[in-house]
Amino acid sequence: MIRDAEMLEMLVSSIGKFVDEALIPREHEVAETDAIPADVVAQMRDLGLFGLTIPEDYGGLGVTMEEEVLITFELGRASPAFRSYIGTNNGIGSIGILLDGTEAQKTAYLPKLASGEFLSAFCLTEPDSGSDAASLKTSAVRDGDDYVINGTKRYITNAPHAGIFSVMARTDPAVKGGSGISAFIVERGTPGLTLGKPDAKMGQKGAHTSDVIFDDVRVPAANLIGGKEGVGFKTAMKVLDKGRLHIAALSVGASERMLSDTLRYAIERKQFGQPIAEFQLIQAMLADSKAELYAARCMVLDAARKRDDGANVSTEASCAKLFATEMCGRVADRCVQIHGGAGYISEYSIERFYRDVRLFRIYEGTSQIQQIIIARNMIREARDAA
Ligand code: COS
Repeated sequence: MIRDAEMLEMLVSSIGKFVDEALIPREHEVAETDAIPADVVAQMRDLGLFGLTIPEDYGGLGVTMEEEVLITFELGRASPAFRSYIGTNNGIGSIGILLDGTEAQKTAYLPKLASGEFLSAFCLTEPDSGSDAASLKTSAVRDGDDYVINGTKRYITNAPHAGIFSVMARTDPAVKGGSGISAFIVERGTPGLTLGKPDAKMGQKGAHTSDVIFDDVRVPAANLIGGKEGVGFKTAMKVLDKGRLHIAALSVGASERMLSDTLRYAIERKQFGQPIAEFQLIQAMLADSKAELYAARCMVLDAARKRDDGANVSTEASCAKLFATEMCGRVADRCVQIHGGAGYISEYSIERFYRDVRLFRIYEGTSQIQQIIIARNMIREARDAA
């Protein structure tokens, strides 16, 4: 749903300009220094990028899902590390509070996330629970007006920068599955909360993940998201439905970038006396990439519109994430191939993108988890209809 086409056009084009003029020229520096420069963070704040999806009542821009994916197509054209820095405040770090939080929780935290005063992080994954998220072991035990949290969360995006953590923990040890899990907001600086050292990753330099360790961390009961025990896993799943659509849109943006850089290269690069773009084997790779990219873009927009209409888009979000991230991987691979030896050299952005986009097929649910969700939903719907 697009609320005001003219306003959106202005927003998308100003973000597109920011991507071209402020982000893409700084990519190499981000990769070298493994940090987003402070002046870029300040510009992101000024543009309102930390609060894109947070409703206007809480200080954000309140974009719809369709608007969000159109903006993400633009942001995706720059190194994924930039998007990652604002990604948790607009997505997995805030959406649980927005969807299921109490009014007091929304008022206390969303305006600070929208302004970029601090970042947020989503703590689901653990050393022994990745794809099998419902088996998580981190515990939260009620003690008077508090809960006491113990456990370790792993690969937590933006943990080193986060002011608050949305933490999924088991409040009912007798229940092994999702219904024993609750969600909490934990503030940085709470005694007993420490971070592991930043993970050394394959790519996405400038985006940071680490362990988050809870050692008798005492959290007020008022920080139980929604004030209700046992629904934290469902909150996490709803957060991921939206997050997966966002990652699909990001994959479209990154693919657009890789393909346009590669097309330019293929037109300029000459072999056998002519631009390599004239060779049909190169053209096949360009054309397949273009067609798949167009398909992914259409899927993402369709799923986003359905979500704006109030539909349950669990299946569509997983279809979009599965297809768009796998497409992005194929496009990255073909683009390296078209670059030939240059594609393996870090001077060209494709070498970095090839490593950066590999994560898209893994985080917020692997491709295999998306397949399982899609098939399970199909089977459930068929049984319900019978
Ligand atoms: N929206 C709302 N509720 C949902 C839901 C969704 N999208 N998906 C599942 N639920 C509910 C189910 O309805 C079920 O509720 P009931 O107990 O009332 O029936 C409950 O949650 C448990 O669901 P399910 O039985 O499907 O749980 P499973 O343990 O089988 O796990 C998968 C489901 C595999 C889909 C889940 O663990 C998952 O998404 N894993 C990947 C985790 C992931 O993406 N990690 C990335 C790290 S975060 S960046």
